[in-house]
Amino acid sequence: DFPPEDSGYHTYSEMTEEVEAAATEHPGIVDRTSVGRSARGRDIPAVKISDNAGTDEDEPEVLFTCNQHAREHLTAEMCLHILRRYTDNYGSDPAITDTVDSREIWVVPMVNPDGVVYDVGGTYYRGWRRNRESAPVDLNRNWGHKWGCCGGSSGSPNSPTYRGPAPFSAPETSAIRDFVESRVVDGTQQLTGHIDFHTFSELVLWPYGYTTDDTAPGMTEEEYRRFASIGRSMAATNGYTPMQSSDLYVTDGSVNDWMWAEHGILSFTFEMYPSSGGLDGFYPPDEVIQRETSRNDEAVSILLEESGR
Ligand code: 0X9
Ligand code: CA
Ligand code: CA
Ligand code: CA
Ligand code: ZN
Repeated sequence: DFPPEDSGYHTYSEMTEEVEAAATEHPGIVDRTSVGRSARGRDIPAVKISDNAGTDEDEPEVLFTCNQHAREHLTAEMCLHILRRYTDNYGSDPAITDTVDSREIWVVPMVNPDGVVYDVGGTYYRGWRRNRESAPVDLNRNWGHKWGCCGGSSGSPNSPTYRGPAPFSAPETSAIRDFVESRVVDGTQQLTGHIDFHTFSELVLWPYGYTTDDTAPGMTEEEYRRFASIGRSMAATNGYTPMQSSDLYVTDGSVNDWMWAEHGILSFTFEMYPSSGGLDGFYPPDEVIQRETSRNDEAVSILLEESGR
């Protein structure tokens, strides 16, 4: 577990409790579900936030995912912050109320629970990134669009960016894939926007990651300009640096490429606080949680707004 001085971070079981508490306290607008199970059999909770949360209504749907990478603990706090913001302020804040009434917001606070539990399971933080299969997989190299194409992942099981033996070989990525596919209703993908939260470097990143070209199959100039424009407007609110993800470095099999290429979902990666650092950059003190999660409030609002266009 987290050391006492970092007890503001949520363990896997505390995250689950918080999700359940939100569902109990806000029964009309919160529906607690699950996307499936991790390699070690842990439930991967998901929450839906909307008016009439128990009913699939005809409203733009948006997905927030956190903690694909185990040691990026600030991201689970980001997803829990989104959950609290759109539930606790419902009915009192008109903008929040309007968003909840006109969207279906899905939140998956811990995509990689096995990795998280392992990372905080010893005397010291382990600096762990991947899942906990016997040959651990970097989940953000395991997605099925252009998997392993371009030198942006490793085929070696001992590499931190091991892509796994096949696309979606990891139970965690295949669970999210199945969830996203389940949102295709009458042939139309209901999800229109997505942010996958990571740490760290304070960046807003858009696809593609597998190529440094702006345009590629599935990405027209106009679509690229929309990504860049929304990415820049979000970055203007949180002070992050906006760029195409491959301008940072090339990755293949990362989540944004698949979400956009296969489902047309406006899918961004946020790299949260701090802006630079070493391994310690993954372990900021819990005192920063409130500041660094609310820092993204306006950006999250922008994505939810854009998801209706
Ligand atoms: O490498 C990753 O998966 C992400 N960075 S992290 O330090 N959190 O591991 C960045 C993914 C964004 N995609 C590209 N940079 N192409
Ligand atoms: Ca502290
Ligand atoms: Ca609704
Ligand atoms: Ca719907
Ligand atoms: Zn990451």
